[in-house]
Formats: sequence, structure tokens, C-alpha cells
Amino acid sequence: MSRIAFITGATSGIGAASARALAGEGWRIIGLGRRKDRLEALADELGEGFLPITGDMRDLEDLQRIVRQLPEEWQGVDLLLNNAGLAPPMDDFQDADLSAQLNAMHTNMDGLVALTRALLPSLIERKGSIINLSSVAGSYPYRGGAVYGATKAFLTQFGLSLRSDLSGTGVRVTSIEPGMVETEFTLVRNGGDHEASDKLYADMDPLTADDIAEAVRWCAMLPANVNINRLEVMPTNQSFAGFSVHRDT
Ligand code: NDP
Ligand code: 8X3
Repeated sequence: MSRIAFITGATSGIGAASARALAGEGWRIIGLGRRKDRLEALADELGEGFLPITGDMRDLEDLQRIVRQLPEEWQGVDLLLNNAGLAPPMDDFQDADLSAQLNAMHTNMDGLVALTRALLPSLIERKGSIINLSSVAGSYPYRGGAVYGATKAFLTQFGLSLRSDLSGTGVRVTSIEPGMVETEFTLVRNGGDHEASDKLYADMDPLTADDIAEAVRWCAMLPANVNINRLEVMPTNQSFAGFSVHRDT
């Protein structure tokens, strides 16, 4: 029987591309997201090997219900791809809308912890894998990214510590930490402003969702004795800036 990957945020971007990449390797995919029409389109594309589940990462009780009520033939999950996430607008935190910041925290962290906990019995039994979609924003601070970066730092540290807790179980835990990937990420961050999104990625050849899906596929397909702890990936044209210095003069 083929292996099963549970992918959160399968309705677009990196999640959808990873669903396609793993399906191409013969995996069956459970795809979760809020947009039912997108899930249905992916189900049409991937066929019987795709189980669409409409769900919201902020609804912790529903996530647990979803895991409890998985159809019998979909219960043995081998890989959890914790991918669903978003960023609030890039306002300085002192000026930011608090509800958008809290929404990012609930979306990026709470459900991930609840879902990981709920799926761990299956992952341990099957010596499976967890891949967390963190970000370079969790390692390198930038203006307007305080809460988003902190949620991603949480993912990275959660994964590393989880590895310690899972020592001896055979479960692998990986943090993939991309830089700029052109998906719907910036569109969502800017409240649907296509121009702002296009401008950010213009003339810089960003990473694509398929680039990161290839990293997911590679980690998932490695032999069981190989654990990639952290994988940081940037577009060639994105690099580091110096420290910012404010002068009173
Ligand atoms: P997209 O906006 O294209 O995809 C985000 C996915 O998350 C969608 O499938 C969306 O589904 C899902 N999602 C958002 N909120 C919820 C929710 N409340 N419940 C369930 N699903 C939700 O962006 P990306 O593909 O780029 O982002 C995927 C991950 O990669 C994110 O965690 C992001 O932080 C991370 N990342 C992205 C980078 C980038 O530059 N794009 C770089 C580094 C990391 P729906 O709206 O249907 O619910
Ligand atoms: C998103 C990557 O560089 O836009 O996580 O913050 S970046």
C-alpha cells in the first residue's frame, strides 16, 4: 500500500505543489485547507489518491475530530507536512493591527501543534516524518516581520526540540526554511493587492512553489537513516543586508 502524506495548506502555493510532487512518487495525499473549490480541483487532478478535507488551522477541536474520523483506509499517516500559514501586513509592530498579528500566530502555530500531537501516534507507529514549513524570516529579522518571523522561529525550534522528544522512535523531523517564493503568500499578506505582490517579485527570479516542493520530495524520499534537520533555501538574487543604524543628526 502506498504511503500517506497529510498536507496542510494544500489549496495553493507550496502545499499544492508538494501534493503534486509526492503524488508523482506514488504517495496518497490528504490535503487540508479552507477553500473547498481549490481542494476539489486538486482532487480532480490527482484522482483517488487525494483525500480533500475542508478545515481551518485555527479550529483545534475540529482538527482533532478530522484526525479521529479519517476513513479507515486513510488512517496510517506516514508524513505530516505542516505547511499552512500566512503573514500579517508588514507594518511596524507599534502601528500594527493586533488582530491580524494574533491571527497569524493562531494560524501558523496553534493548529500545527494540535495536529502534530494528534497524528504522532500514527507517525511513531509507522516511523514516519514531519516536515515543517518555516522560513528565513525565523532566523533573520526584517522590518515589519516581528510576529511573522517569531511564528517561524517557533516552528524551527519546535521541530528541533521535537526531534529530541522523539529520539529512538525513528520519526524524522525537518524544518524547511525558504526565502522569497512567489505564491499567493504576498497577495494574502497585502490583503489581495496584486500590484504589490507582482512588484515584490519583479525582475528578481524568485523561488517557485515547485522549487520548494522538490525540497519536500527530496527530504521525504531520503533513506530512513537520514534526517535533514534544517534546510535553508533562497533565490540566488535574495541575500543579506547590513544592520540598520538610526542617527539623530
Ligand atoms: P500560499 O498563500 O500560496 O498558501 C498558504 C496555504 O495556507 C493555503 O493553502 C491556505 O489555504 C493555507 N492556510 C492559510 N490559513 C489557513 C487556515 N486558517 N486554515 C487552513 N489553511 C490555511 O503561500 P505559500 O505556499 O507561500 O505558503 C506556505 C507556507 O510556506 C506558509 O507557512 C508560509 O509561511 C511558508 N513560507 C512561504 C514563503 C514565501 O515566500 N512564499 C517563504 C517561506 C515560508 P486556504 O486559504 O484555502 O485555507
Ligand atoms: C516568507 C519569506 O523572505 O518574504 O517567509 O520573509 S520572506
